[in-house]
Amino acid sequence: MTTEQFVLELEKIGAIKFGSFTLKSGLQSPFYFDLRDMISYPEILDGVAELLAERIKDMDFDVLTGIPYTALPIASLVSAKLGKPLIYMRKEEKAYGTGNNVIGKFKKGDKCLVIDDLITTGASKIETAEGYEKEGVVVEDFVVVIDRSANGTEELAKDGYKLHSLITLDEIVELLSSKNLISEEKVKEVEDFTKSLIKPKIAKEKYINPLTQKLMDKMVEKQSNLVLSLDVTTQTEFFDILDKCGEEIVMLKTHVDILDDYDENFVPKLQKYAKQQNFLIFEDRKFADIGNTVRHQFRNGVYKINDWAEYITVHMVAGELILKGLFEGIENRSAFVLARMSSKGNLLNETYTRKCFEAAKKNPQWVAGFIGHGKDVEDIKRFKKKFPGSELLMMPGVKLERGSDAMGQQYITVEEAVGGGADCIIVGRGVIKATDPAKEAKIYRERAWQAYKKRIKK
Ligand code: 5BU
Repeated sequence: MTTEQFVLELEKIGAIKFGSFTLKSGLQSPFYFDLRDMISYPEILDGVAELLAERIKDMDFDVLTGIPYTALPIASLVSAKLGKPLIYMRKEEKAYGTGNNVIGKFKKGDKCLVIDDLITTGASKIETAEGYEKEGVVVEDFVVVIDRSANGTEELAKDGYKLHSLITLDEIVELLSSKNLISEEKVKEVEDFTKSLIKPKIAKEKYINPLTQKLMDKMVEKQSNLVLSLDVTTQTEFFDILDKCGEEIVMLKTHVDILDDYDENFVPKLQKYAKQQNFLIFEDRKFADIGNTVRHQFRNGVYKINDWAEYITVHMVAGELILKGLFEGIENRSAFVLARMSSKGNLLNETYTRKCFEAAKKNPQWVAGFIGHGKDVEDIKRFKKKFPGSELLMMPGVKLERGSDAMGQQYITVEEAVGGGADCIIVGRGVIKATDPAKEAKIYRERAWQAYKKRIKK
């Protein structure tokens, strides 16, 4: 089967349609491609597999994959034709950090060629590549049956991937028009539509959140990127440890609601320490409800967190308007959005993380940074590369040695965290449970600051 014959077959079985279609994004498109039903036509499926095999046979790869569902049966045929092993990624992605997302045999460092049916913007391809990279599989090339994108090649190239396609939208339009299968007006409509999809390039965000700046300034002033998580349950213990460690830290993280003896003296005393020892205050409240509720949780109630914590943590699970609920009408308060968590089996997956970035991009005035974690330096680097602006990466789950606790917390080392991209490390038990918290805080501070200086020098 030639590419031309293949396209004509697709048109015959209704996999290529011209008309007016509403896309997932709400846009009206003058054409629609849907290759899912190709599996009901074995000759067509075999034909396209043959064309793809021919196209990729001289490329350099160890394994190949198809993105489920549509491209997986195609890829398995190609795999058989070329004698190259197949792997695939579960569609229902396992939660971050749990592993075993790839089915099939592969070695770390194997190069995987990724087959897909279509490319529209390239976003999901990049997500797929990142999924594989997290499992130690290297992705460099994508081969799609139809390139229907306006600038997919450029989009993938930005992240270092190469796009190959069997056939492009333009070629399909040209072929069908030469066979009088579509009208001249339609051809024009398609052209106009694809042109309208190319977004003007926006200059890189210059905006820097004032509280991002404030924290960065404080880090430099204090020569520390250590955030102490003072997770104790009595005020005596709290201020006792603070006496010993306050000078070492850039910021203090509280869970005010775990204090058994919280009273009206707590906040004024904390503020006095913050002033004397020159640190910022961050309440790790992890707001997650609807806008109206979090507004009250932040501003009212016993703790009146807004009165004393400049930084708070926020989950994006309820949607980005939570930020409006929290911060609208008040100044000098900002969130660290939980883009990834350190706990084993947590449910924040890549898509969720990306949504957190999108929310932050839209609300830069309210987001100072992200809370995140990673399994190693490379993983953290990949994660941080996607930050939309100049947000800081705050990282809990850090100790001097790797490890875990009995309730799901996972620790990487100070050097891994900071080397990968953490701007601040958040340390709780590593310091507060040490026999000598003062000495331990010094060690964490020195190691984290060394690693930070080393990273930014590069
Ligand atoms: P640890 O004692 O160093 O394990 O304490 C870590 C702190 O950071 C603790 O207060 C957690 O509530 C907090 N934390 C975390 O460990 N992991 C996360 O993903 C987030 C917060 Br978000």
